[in-house]
Amino acid sequence: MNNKKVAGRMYDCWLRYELCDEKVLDSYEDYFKYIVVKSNDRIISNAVNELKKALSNIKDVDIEIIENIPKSNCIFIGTLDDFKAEGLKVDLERELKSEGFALKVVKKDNHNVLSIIGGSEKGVLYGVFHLIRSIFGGKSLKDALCIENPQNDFRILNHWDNMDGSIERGYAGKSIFFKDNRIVQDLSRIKDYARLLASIAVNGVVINNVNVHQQETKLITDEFLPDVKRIADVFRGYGIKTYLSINFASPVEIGGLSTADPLDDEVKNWWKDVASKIYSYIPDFGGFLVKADSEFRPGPFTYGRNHADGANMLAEALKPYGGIVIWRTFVYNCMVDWRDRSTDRAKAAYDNFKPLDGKFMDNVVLQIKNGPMDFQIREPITPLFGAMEKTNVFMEFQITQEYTGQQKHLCYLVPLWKEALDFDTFAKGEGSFVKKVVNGSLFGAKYGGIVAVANVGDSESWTGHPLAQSNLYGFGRLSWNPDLSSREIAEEWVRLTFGCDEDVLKTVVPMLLESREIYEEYTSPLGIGWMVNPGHHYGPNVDGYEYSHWGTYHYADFRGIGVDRTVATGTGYTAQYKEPVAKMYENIDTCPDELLLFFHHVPYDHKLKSGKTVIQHIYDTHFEGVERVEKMRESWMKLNGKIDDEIFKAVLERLDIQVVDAKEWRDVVNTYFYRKTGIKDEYGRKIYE
Ligand code: GCV
Repeated sequence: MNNKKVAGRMYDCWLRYELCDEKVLDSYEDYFKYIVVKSNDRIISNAVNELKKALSNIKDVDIEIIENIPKSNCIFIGTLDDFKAEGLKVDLERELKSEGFALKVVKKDNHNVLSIIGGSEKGVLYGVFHLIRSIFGGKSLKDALCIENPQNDFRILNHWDNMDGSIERGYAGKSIFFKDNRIVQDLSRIKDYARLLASIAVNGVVINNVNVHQQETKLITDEFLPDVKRIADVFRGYGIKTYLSINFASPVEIGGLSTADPLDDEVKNWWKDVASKIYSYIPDFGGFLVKADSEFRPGPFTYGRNHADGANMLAEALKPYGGIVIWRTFVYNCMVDWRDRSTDRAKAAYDNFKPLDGKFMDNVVLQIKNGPMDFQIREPITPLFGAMEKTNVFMEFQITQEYTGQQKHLCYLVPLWKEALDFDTFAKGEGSFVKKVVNGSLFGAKYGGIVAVANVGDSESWTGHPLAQSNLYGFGRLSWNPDLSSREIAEEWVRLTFGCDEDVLKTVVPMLLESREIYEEYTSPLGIGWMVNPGHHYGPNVDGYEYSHWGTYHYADFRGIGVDRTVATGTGYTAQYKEPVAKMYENIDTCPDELLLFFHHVPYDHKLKSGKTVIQHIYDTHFEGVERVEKMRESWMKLNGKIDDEIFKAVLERLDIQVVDAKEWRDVVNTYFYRKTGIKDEYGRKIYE
């Protein structure tokens, strides 16, 4: 199905444009005759077309696009400058950021002008999508009126797509960008993707995998830049900048140089030439994303240089054009001897990057994964967020469900992301939330933002599991405004995707909201993580990573389980947090239950704050997790006939898999711990001998 446009509801996602509540029209209808637009800017034209497309789905609405304000009510679409040029008055200069927008009703003569005013063309685009979201999500005009600015300037998606069309950790088909080692010819699907992303205000896309292999290394050459440019041209029309992941060893691999040493003049000049070439094709190119010295990828360590040397060399090349270097902090020793108890992978990012704080150029941003390990269903927030006071940082989330059910299991990730963003680092006293670190406000950083690894492919629903669309939607909405609640986002998404049927809302929203907790219950307990099959990361395997070189252990024996990361007796990781957080994790009595095994090694009869022993908690959550999946399936069955059949079936198919696989997880994990401990389940439920 690669790159073919597929009609249908799954494909349309939340842009179905089916009116969910007729009554809501009463407050808007007066304006649905004319759209006034002065500008012929491409982004604004795309916005206007989108609004026209949406409104044309409403019965009896026939809207005309005109250039001048008529003698009747109308919709006006434009930037603040366009607006003022019409002699319309509104006091927004100080309130509106460049990508922000206002939706206001303004008087002109005796008429009302419903005005979408953007701080820039992108702001206009986001304002139009806000109006569409309001109309089709069942909000009255009064409730839709607003002034909004993004809380994060950068809202970027990373794609782990390879040029052969495969996607690393992709669970929704093949790449929409690449096929057979080339960039796809037909860009219509990419255009629809751009529309989806613009509707949730995503403003950057990295099109290729951070693991840059031989073919992708050439994306920065004349061979492929004309094609990258074609993609960038499409995205630009929707306010999205294009970025590329680069191979740090490119000067050697494709440049004919004998070194990629970042302090070597020839290397520096080579990258400067590359930058100049890229910008000659793509004048608004976003910049480079770099995975260096991580999981066998090349980097500055080879030359005895550090990450600041590497990042700054690239930053210097991009600086004249306004590009940025996004340098990942996912750097750790992946060749650990499991016998060695002194190395703690969780400490690696902080140990590598904290000493470099203040040494990066101002167009370098460090991209930090939310947890110190790797996108587990439960991890603490990485302490690095509280530590980089003089460096730009982005948050990196993972939408693609590598460790969270691989888009076979339902796992709405917004609650997990919110926990991360709402975490208090105490870096500048109470209230030093991660969301303030990543938007740049806490430490006064130049750039801030939220990035996520996308979950899309060429499957008809884009995301494989149709309900996983909520995660893509949620990422966009949350990175625009981290103060939205998980419920608000879920409700919005359900209304736009399925309509306003109360039964659907009352079924799907709770399913989404409890899905993360349920997945956690039947997989790995109390923050320990990693009990999966190595390599592909699906299915239970308690010792799967126990004797590996990846630094991912639980240390379960017949007496107890967990990693002692305390300063007193363990790896000392807790010291990377600021007080009082460090003390909270260090002390077993104040460490939250859900992270107990991440920070402490405890006997199986250790009593949790819940009053249960660790072993009983493991049994209970694994039984309960499966029961809750079965209940989710039952709830879904009640929607038969109430939602689009194709979606109903596609979800049901996956819920069936989830029921079977959750049982496997339950039985393997429970049996493992029963055999290790010999301790029986208090309730005598079936555990295999
Ligand atoms: C793109 C994990 C994943 C890898 C991924 C890596 C990363 O290790 O399993 O597939 O590589 O994270 O984030 O770089």
